[in-house]
Amino acid sequence: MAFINYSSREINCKIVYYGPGLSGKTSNLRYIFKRIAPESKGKMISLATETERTLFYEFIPIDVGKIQGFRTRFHLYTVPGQDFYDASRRLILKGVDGVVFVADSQMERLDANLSSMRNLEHNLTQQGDDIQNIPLVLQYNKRDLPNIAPVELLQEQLNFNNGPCFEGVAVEGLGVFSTLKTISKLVLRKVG
Ligand SMILES: Nc1nc2c(ncn2[C@@H]2O[C@H](COP(=O)(O)OP(=O)(O)O)[C@@H](O)[C@H]2O)c(=O)[nH]1
Ligand SMILES: [Mg+2]
Repeated sequence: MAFINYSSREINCKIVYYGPGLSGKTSNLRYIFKRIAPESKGKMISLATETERTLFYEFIPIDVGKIQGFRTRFHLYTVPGQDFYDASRRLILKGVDGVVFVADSQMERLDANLSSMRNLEHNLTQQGDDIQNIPLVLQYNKRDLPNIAPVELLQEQLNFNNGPCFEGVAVEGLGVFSTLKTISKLVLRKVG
């Protein structure tokens, strides 16, 4: 749950970008980082493995100003998508306030999306959270590519809660801020 510090009057919220490998999680964060005013953001941190092709996670803190007198920050994280890194994903999910699930719209990634969504559900359950209750926004990314599944199919497979969803082309910034704004609102609604 969000970390609220009453003595320093700060609220810290953790938002995790989840999804299969190469779905566009890092692209979302890069775009956000590029577009946010320097005074509102901290450093973008990337923690790489020794092979350095695979990132454990990326992280950006964003200062969203004062909300009811509390300085409020969002901490955005990505997870590594490959099966192999489940321990890292579990670590990153600890204390999560909201999840953005970035799905890859390409037909050949339908299974990968589904298994990543199941993995998310499983890992949330393991830590005592519930995917039905946690703020969750879906982003159907890579809508610019030719071999993509219709949104209705993605909805049917992934959006079992009928939550908010957006189409995205993360490399061009399409859908990136609508996704972020929506998850932020959902998270703050829970906090306040
Ligand atoms: N065509 C297209 N490529 C994308 C899009 N989003 C990400 N990519 C590309 O997909 C690859 C993986 O993206 P990345 O953000 O690193 O995925 P991650 O593994 O989820 O962090 C990169 O080559 C990106 O440039 C998109 O919307 N359209
Ligand atoms: Mg990445």
